[in-house]
Amino acid sequence: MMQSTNVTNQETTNNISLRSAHAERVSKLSTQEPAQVNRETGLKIFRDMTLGRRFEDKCAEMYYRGKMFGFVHLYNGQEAVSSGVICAMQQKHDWFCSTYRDHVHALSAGVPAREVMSELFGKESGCSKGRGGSMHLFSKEHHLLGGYAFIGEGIPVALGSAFTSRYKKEVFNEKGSNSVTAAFFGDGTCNNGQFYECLNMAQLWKLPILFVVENNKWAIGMAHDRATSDPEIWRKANAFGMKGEEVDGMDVLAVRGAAQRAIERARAGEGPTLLECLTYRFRGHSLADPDELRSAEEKDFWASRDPLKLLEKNLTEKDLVSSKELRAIEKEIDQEVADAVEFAIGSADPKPEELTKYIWAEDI
Ligand SMILES: Cc1ncc(C[n+]2csc(CCOP(=O)(O)OP(=O)(O)O)c2C)c(N)n1
Ligand SMILES: [Mg+2]
Repeated sequence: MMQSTNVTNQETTNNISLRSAHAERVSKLSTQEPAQVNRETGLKIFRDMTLGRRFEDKCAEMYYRGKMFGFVHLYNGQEAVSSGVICAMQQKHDWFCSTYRDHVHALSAGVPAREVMSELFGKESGCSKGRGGSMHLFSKEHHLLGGYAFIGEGIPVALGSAFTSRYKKEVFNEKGSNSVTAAFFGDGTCNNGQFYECLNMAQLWKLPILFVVENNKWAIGMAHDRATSDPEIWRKANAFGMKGEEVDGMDVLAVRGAAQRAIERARAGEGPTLLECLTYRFRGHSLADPDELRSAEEKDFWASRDPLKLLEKNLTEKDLVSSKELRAIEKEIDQEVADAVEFAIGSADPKPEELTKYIWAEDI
């Protein structure tokens, strides 16, 4: 018995060295307090993550069939971050800011799949009227402050949004102004100056903002550990006297638990949080990336931690839902995604003579 335990430990150590420090950090995250969810919330989160996964799979299919153009960055594998944070916030009350990997944040924020798909097809019925495409999703109605092609560009926008909430409350005396903003961005982006400038201002002014780092270990082909002085991004909060937390970004309930604590602090006027979610993208950087740099062992390790499977295990073991119910949800979602594609294909292109429409606010 003793011997077999030793063998297992040795195997684990060897596997970890194959997979790098990123995997090792996840294996050491033992003191997290995951969110407790009831059946209704569990189903809501499963539905949200499934929509994210199936929507992106369909995007890949459409892209490779030549129906979608330009750069398309998919989110497969990272769904627990979007659903964990956004489902813990209030739709159309709180605010969200994304990157070029933005489709799933838009869906979690409530932008209809039809509008997101249409935008990817460049159609007038898209959430950015077909003028933005994959990297520039936007929805005033759903408080989505945009996807941004340049890394880090969304962070100061999110900071401005958080400042607005506080200003309305304290200067205009709007008591209900307690909205919180979540800014999502990657590990590579944390080596960019805007990140540090915004952490400083957010903490100085105690702004209601969550800086959500989606640390997927890679910035295109640059491994995180090779690009930054301290790979533990959450610790950088310390330099500003800010609260920082690291969390297993493949476990949606762990992310939700950390997000809830951060949101509560932000609403109570206690300021920002830097939340580092350790995650992994299952596909290449974009659909144009042959994804040849990452090892098969590394990909296999993270595939075995698929966030959807982890959630299913969690919910079924607690007898909150049955696998049969979850399969039925997947079917419904497939229908929703198929409908979104049909809607997008059937929608009109923007008119060439209206190319510059929506540049000025009066057109919106
Ligand atoms: C200001 C700026 N510099 C460089 C780039 C080129 N670029 C595109 S994606 C990327 C990597 C970003 O990696 P990360 O922040 O980890 O996000 P991920 O793609 O992993 O989600 C870079 C450097 C850019 N888009 N914007
Ligand atoms: Mg990255």
